[in-house]
Amino acid sequence: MIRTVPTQPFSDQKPGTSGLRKKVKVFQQPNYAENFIQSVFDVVEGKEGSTLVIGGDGRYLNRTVIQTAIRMAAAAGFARVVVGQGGILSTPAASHLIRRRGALGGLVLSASHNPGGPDEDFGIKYNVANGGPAPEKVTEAIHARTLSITEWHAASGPDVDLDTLGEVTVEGMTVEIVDPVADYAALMESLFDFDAIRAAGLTIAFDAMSAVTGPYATEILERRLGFAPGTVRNGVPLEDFGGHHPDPNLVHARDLYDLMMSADAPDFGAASDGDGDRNLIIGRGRFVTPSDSLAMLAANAHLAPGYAAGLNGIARSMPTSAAADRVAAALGIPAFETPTGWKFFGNLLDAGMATICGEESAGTGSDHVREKDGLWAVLLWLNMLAATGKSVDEIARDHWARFGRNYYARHDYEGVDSAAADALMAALRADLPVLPGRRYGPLTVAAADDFAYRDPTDDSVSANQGVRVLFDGGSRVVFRLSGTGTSGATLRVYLERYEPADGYLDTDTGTMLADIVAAAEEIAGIARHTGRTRPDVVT
Ligand code: VG1
Ligand code: CO
Repeated sequence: MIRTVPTQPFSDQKPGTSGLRKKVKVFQQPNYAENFIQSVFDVVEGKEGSTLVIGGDGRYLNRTVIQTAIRMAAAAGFARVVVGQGGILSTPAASHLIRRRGALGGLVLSASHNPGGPDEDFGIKYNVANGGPAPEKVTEAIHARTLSITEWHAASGPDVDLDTLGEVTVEGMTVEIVDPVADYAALMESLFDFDAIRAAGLTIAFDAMSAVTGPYATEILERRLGFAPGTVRNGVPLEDFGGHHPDPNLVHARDLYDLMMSADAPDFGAASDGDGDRNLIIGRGRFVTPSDSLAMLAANAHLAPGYAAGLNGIARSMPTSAAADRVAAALGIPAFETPTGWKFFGNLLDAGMATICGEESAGTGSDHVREKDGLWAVLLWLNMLAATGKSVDEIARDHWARFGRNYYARHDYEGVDSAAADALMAALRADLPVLPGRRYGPLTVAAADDFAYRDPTDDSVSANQGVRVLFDGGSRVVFRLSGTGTSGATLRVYLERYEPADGYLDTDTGTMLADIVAAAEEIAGIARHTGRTRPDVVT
């Protein structure tokens, strides 16, 4: 039986950088998740006879919302839903499954790097048929629908057993519970030289941060590649990620960092985030910034079988350092600069214009799926180490010696009063016309703007994507507000300084960026607007 339940709109269901993210308590309000899911189904065309993929990162509320989504999909007319066993699907695995099954789309239940548990965060994201996050025109239509919704529909009946592989039927719709790892692991094996990685005799540590990559990493790294048992740390997904932020950066993956800087360090260390789409790369004694990792992966990708034919182009989000652009120039291929968020890469990947994409927030990926992919980056690094016989440190030094180095850091000011953050950005935007030519210590502003992107495949324009202040000589500071937080505002300040190949290539990042940090404060008045004199997180 299909139930129709009257409801009223919620005013706060606008998807952000990556789906709708709210506190669990917000999602637990009656009708809240149902309204959003119904709005997705109301907007998406072609449901009759189609397949929908459903899975999440295993955080608190995951199973509850999956049961809701299954019942509502049955009422919406889908012929089949494919659900990861236990409700688990990493974001890249969900993307692959959508593509492999020719699904109409998928619901990815995750708040990614945000913490989980009854008092923390949950999220719902809709991905389209190419496997990627819904583009802005779709998320805008979904948001519009959430403001006018009057009812939702769902099959009634008992919960589906999410833990038993196989098929059951709900109101005529087939529910297929699948192994969440198998297809994804096979895809990885098709892209990388597993024999060479096995033969290289490397030692590695992988921190799954008690999040979704645990089962994937255990299967791929320990079972298929034969790394020692225990290589995967924190490998069991927990509903609250053990109380930690599953954010693979130098603050939240501190244990891994300390290990990699110690005398006991293995050759290679890596971590992933809540939903498995981010990666942190640390060699023995050498942290690689995500922006550098993108550039180094792009420069060496041809060493892996899946990329032996070369790359069509490289795309990066605007705040990501320009290191990848230099690789693109050397390879004679185009470089693209998009707004923050993976949804902007989808069209470039679909059009075959870009092969590798990346963001400074520890996301890298390629045209093998339409999401960023944490384990993919780990495996490409391992393939590079195996093929070259070099260490991470050697690869990094060789890279800088050839291309120069983009020193880089991101300063996050979290939980800032929203009005204060908005005022800071408004003042910055108002100052844009007068900034060029101004001097801040040794730096002179060459140009300043509010980044706008025109998608070359469909000419759609996304404006107001962050304030850029470019200095003479290739240094830069970028200011933008986060679109993934769930309380107050987070100000992100991205700092970059280019040092040419004959310059200081192995100096302390903080020292190299000090002038730009001082200029950023002077330009934006961070302390004056927010009362903060130092960032909460430096990555
Ligand atoms: C952040 C990152 C962005 C990333 C997004 C989703 O967004 O900056 O690069 O795509 O998170 O990543 P924001 O708006 O907070 O800066 V994930 O791994 O949380 O899905
Ligand atoms: Co993520």
